[in-house]
Amino acid sequence: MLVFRQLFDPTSSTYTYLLGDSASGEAVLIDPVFEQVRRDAALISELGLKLLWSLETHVHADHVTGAWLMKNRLGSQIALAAASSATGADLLLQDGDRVTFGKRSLEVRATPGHTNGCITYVLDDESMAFTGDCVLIRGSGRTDFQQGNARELYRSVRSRIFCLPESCLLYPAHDYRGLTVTSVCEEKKYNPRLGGEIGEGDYAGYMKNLDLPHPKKLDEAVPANLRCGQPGNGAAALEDPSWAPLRFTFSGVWEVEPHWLEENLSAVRVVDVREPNEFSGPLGHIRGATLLPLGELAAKARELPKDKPIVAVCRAGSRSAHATAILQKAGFTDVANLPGGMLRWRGEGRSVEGGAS
Ligand SMILES: N[C@@H](CCC(=O)N[C@@H](CS)C(=O)NCC(=O)O)C(=O)O
Ligand SMILES: [Fe+2]
Repeated sequence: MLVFRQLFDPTSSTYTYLLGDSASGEAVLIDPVFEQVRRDAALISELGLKLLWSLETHVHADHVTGAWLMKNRLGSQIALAAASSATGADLLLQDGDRVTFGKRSLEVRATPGHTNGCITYVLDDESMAFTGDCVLIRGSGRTDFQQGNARELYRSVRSRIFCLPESCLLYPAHDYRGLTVTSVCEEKKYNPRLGGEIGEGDYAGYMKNLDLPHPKKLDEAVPANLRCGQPGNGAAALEDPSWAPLRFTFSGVWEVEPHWLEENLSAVRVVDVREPNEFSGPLGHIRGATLLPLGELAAKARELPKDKPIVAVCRAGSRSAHATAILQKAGFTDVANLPGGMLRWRGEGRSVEGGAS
């Protein structure tokens, strides 16, 4: 079975696509965004996948790729078009190449025009294609920088994308209105720049007069993406908290393992966000824990000293996950949740104060 996820970066309106083969667990990630690598790595781990490749559709002008950071964290390799002139890739792709993950694969089609190194990835059964900034939903990538060429883009679309099966779903690298997917059939009929009877000259005329402001991040993004997202001049690479071996979840919460907490109780402040009757009830509580019920946390958070990192605890780990968000909002940076809460803590036979034996 194919695992497929469409992920969104709201800052740059970029889509990142995760494709996996469930039998082997092998996966690829198309167009990761630097600032979202933590999130995407969490999803890959929670789905039990092994990331083989970060694949770029092109050298982006509006955001920095997460390819290098993913490689750094997960050991995945990086591939993009040879024509991109980028350095730091593990594989430079040519038209007709295939990228394999488990029993599935993506075919590489050169679709230049937005940039000269733009490629479209077509899934083995031609049910989906990832068009980057070549075809957008009822639009197209701009052609006014990075060796852009409107006539070339038109020919790419007509000869390499619109010839796919009508039902083939097209997934772009961006959408600025929140639209998520289109199809060959729809775009052939309704794309106002590229569809119907529109000719190459018509398209070139349209694009010449588009008059878009340059992407805000252009000057930072292009040089960084020509290095596959490796930070330049010793810039920090998205530092993780170092006070404990924390895990970040796809739901956006930092978690600390119960065994670490038990061994490091004196280094942190445990904040138990259950109700008083639960705190003194049969599950007991962790030694030294501060009782601060979730309903009072927002109002009383500032009374908590900031001298130690905080681990939030509740019965099963859900109220305390919310508590970490409340604490972060109140200005606490070193905060983590205890997953599974007191139920798991007791289930693992860890020591408590009070409670039934
Ligand atoms: N306002 C955006 C600009 C986005 C932009 O120019 N996007 C490029 C893709 S890299 C594009 O081709 N846009 C086509 C369009 O907006 O019609 C930013 O600052 O990042
Ligand atoms: Fe682009």
